[in-house]
Amino acid sequence: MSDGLRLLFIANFLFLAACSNGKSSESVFPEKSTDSPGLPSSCEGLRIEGEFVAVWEDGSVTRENGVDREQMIRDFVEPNLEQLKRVDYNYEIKTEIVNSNSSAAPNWHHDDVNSHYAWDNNYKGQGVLVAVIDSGVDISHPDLDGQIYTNNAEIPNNGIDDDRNGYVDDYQGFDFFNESGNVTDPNGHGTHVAGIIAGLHQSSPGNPLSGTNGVYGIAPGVKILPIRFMSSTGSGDLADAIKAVGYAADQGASIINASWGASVCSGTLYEKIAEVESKGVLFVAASGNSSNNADNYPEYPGAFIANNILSVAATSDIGALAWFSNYGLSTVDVGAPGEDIYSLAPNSGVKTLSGTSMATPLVAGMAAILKSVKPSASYAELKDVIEKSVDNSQIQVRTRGTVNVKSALNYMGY
Ligand SMILES: [Ca+2]
Ligand SMILES: [Ca+2]
Repeated sequence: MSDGLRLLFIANFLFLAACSNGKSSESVFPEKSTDSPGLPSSCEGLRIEGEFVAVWEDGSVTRENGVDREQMIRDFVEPNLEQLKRVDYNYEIKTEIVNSNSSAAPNWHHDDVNSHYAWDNNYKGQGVLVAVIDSGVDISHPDLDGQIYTNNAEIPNNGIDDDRNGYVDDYQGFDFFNESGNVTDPNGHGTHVAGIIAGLHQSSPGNPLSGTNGVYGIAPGVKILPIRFMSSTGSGDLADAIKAVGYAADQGASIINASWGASVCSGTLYEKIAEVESKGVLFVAASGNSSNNADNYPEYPGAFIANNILSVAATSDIGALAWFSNYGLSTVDVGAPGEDIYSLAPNSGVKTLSGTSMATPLVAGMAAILKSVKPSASYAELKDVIEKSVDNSQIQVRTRGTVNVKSALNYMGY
């Protein structure tokens, strides 16, 4: 080590030591969330008036009412400084979905990413838990029969937190929007996402189309952990999103699907996602549907730069970037089919939808397939394989490519 480097190293060390000892209201609730490492400098978003998010040292997350930052620091942060980890503004978050014209063939996306290769070899994501943090999931859909994670330590609908994990009746997921064990999906977005990942392949009585017109989940061997935090209109908030990410990791999900976002550059959300990195969680996130270069007009969490985030752009059936999709050579990692995607709808239905919301679960399901063939694979290996095995489609994302299941499996030697 040269003297210059050593000095820098010592200086850094002293700086870090000083920071960790001196917790202040400014460090707990910085004026700009950008004070977290890894966040870009342009961070603005839709704040929810009068609402704040508190992340406590014990890991709990609460929503707090207040007038403004000044008042919150005086009346809330200062008196609770020792117990508080971070305080942030609360923000609105929305699903990443657009209207669809449905001109593509049903299941074109599976031909595009070569899902058939995985299915033919019985690589279906067996034994992998994928959290769908969304608007809920219609877990009674016949094409999701047996596809939903069950918490056997919890007795459903008895009003008691039987396994004492802090969540009452979280038998098959949890609804943070209503604080309930019922994850029903009045919006439909989360059910569509779950179907893209885990929809059963055989035709069922509830699926009016069958055979070649049926819905096929990319990884029908996985279990879905449904976590609701969005309303019937597909909007939720930062506070519940943070809780949902923590819950997913605590329940053992190795992959989180986040088909949502906003121009909310929140240090608290960033830190929660970074925290679940230590639990080995791969966080697959939508890049957004604003037709923007996300490097300049980022939407989060997709545009966060973090080791365990895989940000997904949407492509169309002609192999190009979808007209609505965000892109970006540094903030968006890969492309995946996301236009005219055929999947499940609540009440035994089926539906075609478009969005980076639809591209994201295809990649999450693909990651689950890779995890099932090699359970010891870390999130970093999954991400690396997916990125290095893309088809070069020259789209404006970091890898310049679109995901391919067969190439990824081949890359791993399967
Ligand atoms: Ca419980
Ligand atoms: Ca119970």
